[in-house]
Parts: sequence; structure tokens; C-alpha cells
Amino acid sequence: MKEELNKIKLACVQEIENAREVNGLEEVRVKYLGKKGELTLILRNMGNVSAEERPLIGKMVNETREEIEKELTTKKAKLEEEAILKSLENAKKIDFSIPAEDTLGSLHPITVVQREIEEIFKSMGFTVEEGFEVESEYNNFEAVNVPKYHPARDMQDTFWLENGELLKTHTSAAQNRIMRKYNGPLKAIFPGRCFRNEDLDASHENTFFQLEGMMIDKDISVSNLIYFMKIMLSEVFGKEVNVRLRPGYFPFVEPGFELDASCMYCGGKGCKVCKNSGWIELCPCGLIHPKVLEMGGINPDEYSGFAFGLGLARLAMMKYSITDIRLLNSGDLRFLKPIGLN
Ligand code: FA5
Repeated sequence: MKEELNKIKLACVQEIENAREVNGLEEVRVKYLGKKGELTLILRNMGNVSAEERPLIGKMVNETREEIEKELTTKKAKLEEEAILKSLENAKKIDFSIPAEDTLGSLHPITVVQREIEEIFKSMGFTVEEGFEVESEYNNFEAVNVPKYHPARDMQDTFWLENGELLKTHTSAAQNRIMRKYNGPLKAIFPGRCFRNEDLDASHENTFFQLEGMMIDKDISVSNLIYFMKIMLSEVFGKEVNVRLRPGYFPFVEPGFELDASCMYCGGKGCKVCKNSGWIELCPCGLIHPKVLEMGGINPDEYSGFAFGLGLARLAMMKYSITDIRLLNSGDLRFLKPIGLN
């Protein structure tokens, strides 16, 4: 029996040595150690062995099995290492410096418009400030004169967090922090992502970008607001754009307005886009409410200021003639080609 076991072991070790792949090793394992394997069959036939010999032969079979398993494990590790080295060797042959064709991509249309507006305002002495996406209730609402239970809160269906904070519903949430940073005259814009629990349609998303602007100094009036908005729009659209103000209500501005831009498609004559009115509604704005200035640590008797809150998606849609806001977050790149960004 000892001889027979030795023969099996030698044959098996030879086959293990010859194996060139992990799959081949598995075949060897099955052939010798599997349910119908040569070694297993010997154990099965132990019934024919005398009672005295049985423990001894059982021990020999188990030892042989252990030795074969050890050989298999060692060879498997060796083959796996060789496979890794081979794949690394092949990887060296890939030339990563070859330029990719047609796959370079582009900036997102919102990013393009945002950067353009940032450059325009920076050239007029504005700073670009950072805002947070998670904000306190105070900054988002109270500091902009929207106390608890104020009906204006209903206009912005809010995503609340369990700790009482929220996902900012508008970029105005950064006003208080920026006022406290400068403690006086300032010219700042602050773009950022906003969140509202909206019913989605072609012009409403639950996640969208706004760009807010604020200027505070002595004797700031509505004329300053009109001047900067006109310059910004004319630069973005590459032609003179006129603006007009209609009354609008926001608790953080007094007086408050809706700013319309003269239709950049028909120049104000009236077309399908502006519904024949010659004007396109662009963004809310106004003179900063004295209470908001006060909460920002700025004396409203000494200073005044304007603020506006531009929907960046709306501007990008106008600039690139995009008809559905949902395309902007869709990840479907097909809409980029017709607008020359792909
Ligand atoms: C505000 O958010 C005010 N904080 C703006 C403001 C700032 C007023 C400073 C006065 C002074 P409103 O909710 O209207 O206002 O949003 C401003 C712009 O953001 C809208 O004109 C629109 O272009 C964009 N916007 C608002 N909600 C959505 C939405 N769900 N999806 C896409 N764009 C939106």
C-alpha cells in the first residue's frame, strides 16, 4: 500500500509541475483529490483492509493528501504571480501618450457660463466668494429676513437634515457670512449649487446653480444695479442687451424687482422665444433690506447695497438655446453636439 501511495504521489507531483495554468492545476486536484479521485478511492476501499492496518493506512493516505495539497498551493501561488507579471509586461506595451480621439470632452455649459460671468465681474472689481452647500437655518432664512413661519419659506420647499441644518435653497444663504467678512463696502459674486424639493419640469430641477451678486457701499442705488446687470448681459451675449425692472417681492430686498432682459433673439421686436413681448424674465434683485444689512453687521444708515440672484441654468439655456433644464443634469451627452460643446 505504501508503494502504491508513493506512486500516486510521484505521478501527481509530476503533473503539478507540468501544469502551466491555474485551470490545469484544478484538473490535477480533481483527478487525485476529487470525489472520484485516485486518493479518495483508496480511502473508500478501506473496508477491504484489515482492522489492524486501517489506522496506519488512513494516516498514510492523509499524509499523502496533505503533501499533495501543499504542492498544489505552492504551484498555484507561483502561477498566479507569473500571470500578474505577464499582464504587467503586456501593459508596458500600451502607449498611453497616444492622443484619444473624439473623447476629450468639454466643460459643462453651466461651468462655461459661470466662468464667463466670473471673469466679467472680476474685471469690474468684484471678488468671487465660496458658499457652502449645507447651511444653517439662520443663514439660509433668518439672516435674510425670512423668520420662522414667514410665508416666503413656502416658496422654497427645503431639504432639511436631521441635525436641523439644510441644503441651501438659494445662494443668498451666503450673504450674511460675506457681509461679516468685509464688515463694510464690498463687491462680491458667489456662485453655488442650490437644492429645492421641486416638481421637475422643463425649467425646474431639484438641484440647480445660482449666481448671486452683491455690492455694498455709500449711496448705492438701483442705477448701480441696472448698470452692472446691463454690462454683464451684453458681455455674455456679445451684443447690447437692455434691461427693465418690474416690482417683485423678496423679504431680503426693499424695493425688490424682477429684472427682464431685452430678447436677445429678436432684439426686442417680439418672437416665439419672448412670446412676442420683446422681454425675457431673467432674475430677481433689489436693494438689500436694511434689516439684512444690520444682521450682517453693516450700518444701514451709512451704507446701502444691491443684490441679485441669477439662475445660471436659465442663462446657459438662453445662451445655448437649450429647451429643457433636465438635459443639464442628465448625463446624456448628445445635447452638447448641436451647441458646439462636446
Ligand atoms: C431666489 O432664490 C432669491 N434668493 C434671489 C434673490 C437674490 C433675490 C438676491 C433678490 C436678491 P428665486 O427663488 O426666484 O429667488 O430664484 C432665483 C432664480 O433661480 C430663478 O429666477 C431661477 O432662474 C433659478 N431657480 C429657482 N428655482 C429653480 C429650480 N427649481 N430649478 C432651476 N432654477 C431655479
